[in-house]
Amino acid sequence: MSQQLRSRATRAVAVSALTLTAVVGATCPANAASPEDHPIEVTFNAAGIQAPESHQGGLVSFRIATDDAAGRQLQLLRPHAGVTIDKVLHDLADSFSVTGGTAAAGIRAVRGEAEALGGAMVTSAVHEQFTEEVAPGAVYLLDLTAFQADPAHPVMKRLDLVGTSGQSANQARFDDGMVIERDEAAGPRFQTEDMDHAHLAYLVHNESAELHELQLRPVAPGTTEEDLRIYYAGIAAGRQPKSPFTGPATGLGVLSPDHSASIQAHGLQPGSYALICTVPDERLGFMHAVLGMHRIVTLQ
Ligand SMILES: [Cu+2]
Repeated sequence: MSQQLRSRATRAVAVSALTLTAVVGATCPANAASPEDHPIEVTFNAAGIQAPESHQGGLVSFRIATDDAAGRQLQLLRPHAGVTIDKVLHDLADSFSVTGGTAAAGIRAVRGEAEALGGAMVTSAVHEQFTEEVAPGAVYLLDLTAFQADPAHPVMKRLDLVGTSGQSANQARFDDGMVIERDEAAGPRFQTEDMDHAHLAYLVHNESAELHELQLRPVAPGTTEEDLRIYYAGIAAGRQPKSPFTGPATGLGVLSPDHSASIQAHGLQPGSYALICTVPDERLGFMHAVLGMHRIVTLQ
């Protein structure tokens, strides 16, 4: 594993130790509580989204759940100042186009118009909790599954983050490993460190110039990177190759460049999984997985 990742891990440990000292020494017990203990509860299904209308900003934790056995995806978006959510949704709809140029232009526009603050892919068996710093202001919770099926009728809820807890990312629980979304000469890639247990928390950081998600899809034991490469080459060629996936995706939604979130799955079974990103590339409009953004991990 790279020196760069090692030094990040070492720094994270050092910062956590310092923060622990600060929290123990603090006089206000309310601030000492981890935001993971008081998450913003979001449930959603074909009938809509249930979520609070407001919550404290700063270091916030979201717990996302559904009773939809087929799985659903929720995305958090915050338009930049002067951009309407309708404009962002219009361009997001373009990003799902089967025409490469339209998809590429759509996703480029979305990256420039809004902050993508993650979200979650969940099933009736697996819910996800993710934690990140979000400054006060409005955030939109979008049912991305419903949106892909019918972009003309977005299912969405606005959440107002009011004030700030004063907590920083260093006060989140310790992460057990990391996933870095990064640009390499050959294309966008996942780099993992210590991602080996289904139930632990992982820090996901997007250090690439584009938007990325982290889908975790189960594959049959023995599935190789080469199997995935052949599968996605078939997709890119317009064929319908046999899917290597044995179940629906779970994982973390789309993050903007230079953003991080800590994610923990609940109910995920041990086994072999493919990390994949289906966000379209900004030049060609192919999903990043087609460009090689896939990685097999085995979780205990
Ligand atoms: Cu990607």
